Amino acid sequence: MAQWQEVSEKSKLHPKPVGLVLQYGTAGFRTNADHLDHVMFRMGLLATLRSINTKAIIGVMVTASHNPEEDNGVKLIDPMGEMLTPAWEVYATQLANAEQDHLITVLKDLVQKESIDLTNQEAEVFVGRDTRSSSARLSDAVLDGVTALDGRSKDYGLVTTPQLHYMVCCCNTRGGYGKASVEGYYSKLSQAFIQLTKSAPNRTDDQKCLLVDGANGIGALKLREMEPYLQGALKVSLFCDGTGGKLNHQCGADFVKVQQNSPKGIVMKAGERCCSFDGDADRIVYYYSDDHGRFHLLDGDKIATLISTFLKELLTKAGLDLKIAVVQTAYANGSSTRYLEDTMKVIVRCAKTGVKHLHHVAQEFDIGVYFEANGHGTVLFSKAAEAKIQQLCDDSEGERQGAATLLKNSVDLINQTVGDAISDMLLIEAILAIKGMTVQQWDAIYTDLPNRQLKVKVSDRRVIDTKDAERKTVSPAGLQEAIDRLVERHQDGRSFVRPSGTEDVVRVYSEAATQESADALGHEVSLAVYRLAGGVGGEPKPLE
Ligand code: 16G
Ligand code: MG
Repeated sequence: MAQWQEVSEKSKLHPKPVGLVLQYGTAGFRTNADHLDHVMFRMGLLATLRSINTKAIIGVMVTASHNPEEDNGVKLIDPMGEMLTPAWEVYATQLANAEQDHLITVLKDLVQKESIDLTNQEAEVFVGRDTRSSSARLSDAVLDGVTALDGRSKDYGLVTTPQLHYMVCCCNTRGGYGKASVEGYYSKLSQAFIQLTKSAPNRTDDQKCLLVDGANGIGALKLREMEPYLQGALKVSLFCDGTGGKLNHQCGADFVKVQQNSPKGIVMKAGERCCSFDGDADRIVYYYSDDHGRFHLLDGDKIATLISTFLKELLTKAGLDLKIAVVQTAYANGSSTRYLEDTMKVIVRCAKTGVKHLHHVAQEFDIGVYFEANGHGTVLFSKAAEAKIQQLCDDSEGERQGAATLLKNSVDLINQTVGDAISDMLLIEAILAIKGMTVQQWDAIYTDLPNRQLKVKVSDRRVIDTKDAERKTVSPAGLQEAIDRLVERHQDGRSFVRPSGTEDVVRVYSEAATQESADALGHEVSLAVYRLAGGVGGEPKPLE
């Protein structure tokens, strides 16, 4: 077939470094930008085949999220705006790693396995990119891949990852989810936000102020673009807006979460509400500094608690019997889980790390609030739940209708396709305004247990196998028993280990009643990993 010949020729313009092997990680490929040209071309091919296969538009986002500016990566988006289905992650890895003379065989295999009919089939791929200097040329490589298979493409240029997810969903629902343009996105979210905050008439100008760290990335750009649509309902002071500093460098959600400190260079007044986006604006964390200058982080767990509490109260007021659940990972602070289960009486589920896993579990409920502690999350509403909310808006009156309208506006404000820093930020701001809550009051809902995250280098992290949503290890032999014994010695102790999906390390998490105890437990468990799972380099040292 002539087409394969053409694909093969075009692929030579995007040569694969011989021997280079990359893995489709938790959320796509990610490595130094210099090694990704061939991967991008091939993901263009893959997205085109996926589009034919699903008879829908597929998205390709060029970004390495919270990673350094020098890196890049790619995330693929399935028809309803969700992440690429795991079965196709395998094809993605095979394609990315095929040597030039084997590429066509791999493609043909895929076509055969998925029974893809290449004749008279339309394909369309949406492409977007973040602000990295390498992103423009890499997204061109994606577009080349699409063209090589005669697919159509639409280049959205600079957009946040969640914006591209939104576009894909809008188009595949023929506008049902909204208008597939950045203006459509800004209008939909702004209108919902303005409607929601009308329920907080006593909101002062001070309460409208928010400091936003844009991680020197795409989120800053897009938030600035959106500001006019908000019509003054939120007064954003944007810093790390990309005009001076480097992407994700000493700023951004990941920096703040990991360092448990504010971005470098920002001046926060005591009690002032601040938030940080990550490099592609699909994560957010909040924080403030208290009267003694102490830093307080409000992470994904605190966000999930605030949102689920708000939604649950509205359901009660509206008299709607919908099943609401919060989905977390093993990293969720033990205090948050306890608060949600014991005080809020909501169902809590634990999923494996990685947004796709949480998303999947959240889909089992009428309303599924999912957040990773690192600040990636959103809320999913079942079709039936949305219909019931709409019906109540139309048919009821008084307090019930008021609550139903707030629910309806919340649905419109939330980007259900994926975690979205801008959408999450607006929802949080609206909730705080409606509840008349300060950031301190929000923080005081529960107190985090002190915790620690460490890394251990081992010769092969795959020797660690986990179960129970990564909360227990099944191999190597003896490791779980060792962890159990160590945990027992610490009050409120909890610890687990898992191989990272994005770095060549084993991650160790520990929490306990005091920071000293959490640190000691983390160190002891690191040593157990080092000894039982083939540690390399020097033994882990106790924390200073
Ligand atoms: C990816 C995931 C993130 C997860 C992280 C874990 C998405 C969009 N991103 O960044 O959710 O927390 O990986 O990294 O799914 P780790 O496996 O190295 O700990
Ligand atoms: Mg991200």
